Amino acid sequence: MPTVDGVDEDGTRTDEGRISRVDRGSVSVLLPAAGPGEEPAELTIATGRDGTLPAVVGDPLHPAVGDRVVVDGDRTLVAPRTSELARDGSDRTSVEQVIAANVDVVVIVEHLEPAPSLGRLERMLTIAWRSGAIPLVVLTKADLVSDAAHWVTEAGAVAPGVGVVAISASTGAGLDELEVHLGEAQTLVLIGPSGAGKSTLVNALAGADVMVTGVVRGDGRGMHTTTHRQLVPLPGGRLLIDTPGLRSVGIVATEEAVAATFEDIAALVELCRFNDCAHEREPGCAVVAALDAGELSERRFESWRKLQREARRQAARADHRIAAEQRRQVRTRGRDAREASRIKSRR
Ligand SMILES: Nc1nc2c(ncn2[C@@H]2O[C@H](COP(=O)(O)OP(=O)(O)OP(=O)(O)O)[C@@H](O)[C@H]2O)c(=O)[nH]1
Ligand SMILES: [Mg+2]
Ligand SMILES: [Zn+2]
Repeated sequence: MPTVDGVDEDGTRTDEGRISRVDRGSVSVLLPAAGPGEEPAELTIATGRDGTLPAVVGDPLHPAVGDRVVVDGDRTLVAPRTSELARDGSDRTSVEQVIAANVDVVVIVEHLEPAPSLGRLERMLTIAWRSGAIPLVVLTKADLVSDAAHWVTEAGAVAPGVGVVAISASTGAGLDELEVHLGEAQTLVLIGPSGAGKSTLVNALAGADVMVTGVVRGDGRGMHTTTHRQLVPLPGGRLLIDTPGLRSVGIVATEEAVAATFEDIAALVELCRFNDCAHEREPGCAVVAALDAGELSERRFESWRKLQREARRQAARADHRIAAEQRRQVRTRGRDAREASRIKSRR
């Protein structure tokens, strides 16, 4: 079996790459440059009829941008993921949709003009915390506003423990600070609403026009909105995944991810007198006390409640799917057993 470090057990060389784009029927794989001064190579590999690729371990899976693959002769195997940024599939029956795999930092991009949406930030933070990667908030178009510092504070308050940077791709302001926040991170994904300036930021970081960016039309919508997820190599070896704007963030959440996003409220809950406090009218409720004292905004409280409900609903839905699968297996096993005894009795 090929190993992910690029050498087969029998000593033959295999190539390790990253999936840079997923299309119907095929994926593109970016292979690192063979040596200094050489260009990275890009391969196109066909997926199975069901859109899957075989995995190094376990069942075949639906490849996502950022997946690590081992190209071994005519076989391409997907390596286990270290992180997975996912959102809820658009239709109710579909399972979660993986936006990007194996990322170190989820860059949450939100425009300063028009004014940022704190609620959207909270939703994006929740899917980021759930991914296993570290979130970072980038507020764009700082050149268009005079109150960028105010919004950095506001965003910081809804993103406890998360870095917040205001930038302008037009003037280059904030890009050095962004670099500091990125630290050692090797793979980044940009998420955020359409027109926030994700592709413009990719180009600024790449130092070249690698992505086509939006020309804002009269109706305020971009003409060149990004339509597919794309992994782009940056000078210096980092990899950046650009994504189409999220119209709504159907969250894939766990209660842990919601608690990480609302760390301030989670800390208050610990102080409530009763373990099963509903934070309504119970005596000794620290959450209500913070609301009354104006230390916690009604908006954030409602947002927390809503995301918690969504996370619970989702957990129940997942349980439902597991239960349905178990029932199906029991039925199949019962049928197999009946079939086996019929065969036996016929003998
Ligand atoms: N003034 C100013 N305009 C910016 C900045 N960043 C992006 N823009 C403009 O905002 C518009 C949208 O930028 P894009 O980079 O295409 O936005 P996007 O987030 O990639 O949008 P989607 O691909 O639709 O998700 C373009 O017209 C950019 O020129 C900035 O820092 N300052
Ligand atoms: Mg774009
Ligand atoms: Zn309480």
